[in-house]
Amino acid sequence: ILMWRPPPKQWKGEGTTAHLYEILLGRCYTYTQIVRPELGHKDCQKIGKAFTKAFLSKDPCSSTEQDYQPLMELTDEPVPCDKTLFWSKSSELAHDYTRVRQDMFTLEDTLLGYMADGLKWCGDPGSSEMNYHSCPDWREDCSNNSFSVFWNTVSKRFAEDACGVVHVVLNGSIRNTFDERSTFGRVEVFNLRPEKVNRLQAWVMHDLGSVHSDSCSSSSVNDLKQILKRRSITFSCQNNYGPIRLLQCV
Ligand code: 2NF
Repeated sequence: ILMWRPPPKQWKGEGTTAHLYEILLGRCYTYTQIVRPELGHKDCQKIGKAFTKAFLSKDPCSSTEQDYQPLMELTDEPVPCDKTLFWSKSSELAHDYTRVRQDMFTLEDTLLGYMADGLKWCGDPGSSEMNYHSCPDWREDCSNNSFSVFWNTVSKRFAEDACGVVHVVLNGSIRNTFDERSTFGRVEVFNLRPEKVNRLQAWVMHDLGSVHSDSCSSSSVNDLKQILKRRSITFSCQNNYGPIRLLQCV
């Protein structure tokens, strides 16, 4: 007998990336075997299963950090002190920079960030399948969706693990150079550990040919400075940091 099932709910966001599981597995093997073989053995089969288990058969609007804990425990990968690079509204430039500076790491240069970057996923409580039709949009449907909660959780750990001088690439060509609602502004800044982070170094980059030249003294960057001051973390800021500026020219 075929049981009638309600159709999967129609959300406002894009559905799960086609072949999500295979992509996650492939990226896990690529990262552990080719990108960073020095990391030692990681069980990609187990990691892939823990990833999908975190959200399958669950309400995609009630995702929690706990859902992702088993996955987090399988993918522990601290970054060396002084080598963490955060970014906000500057994804491409930050990643161009770590491609040149192979000793520095954005979240997407660590295993979990590498596996998940650019993908979309969600499940459905009435089914053990992924929902390939639609997933909750974080602005229009719900903020605690499986996708956003994942990024909040991994971003939080990435910031908690950071030590020494930590860096951030910010976009000086938009009004909210520092955006308090972004992952960097909401999650990462508040999860830096003052007892092991000596300083946050911001690099505020302007688009080539843009007229603005001093965003370090803008009010949004000053907000960031004040938040860090309250958290006893030293802040320094440089406009158009040379080594990144060069990358904007190619
Ligand atoms: O997709 C990623 N690789 C990703 C997503 C979210 C956060 C990476 N992160 C980590 C990185 F490590 C960076 O240090 O956080 C930092 C960047 O996040 P941000 O929010 O500060 O920077 P944006 O340029 O504003 O956003 C990055 C992407 O995430 C989306 C946003 O639309 C953009 O595509 N995003 C931001 N917040 C949410 C949210 N709550 C979100 N998507 C879903 N839910």
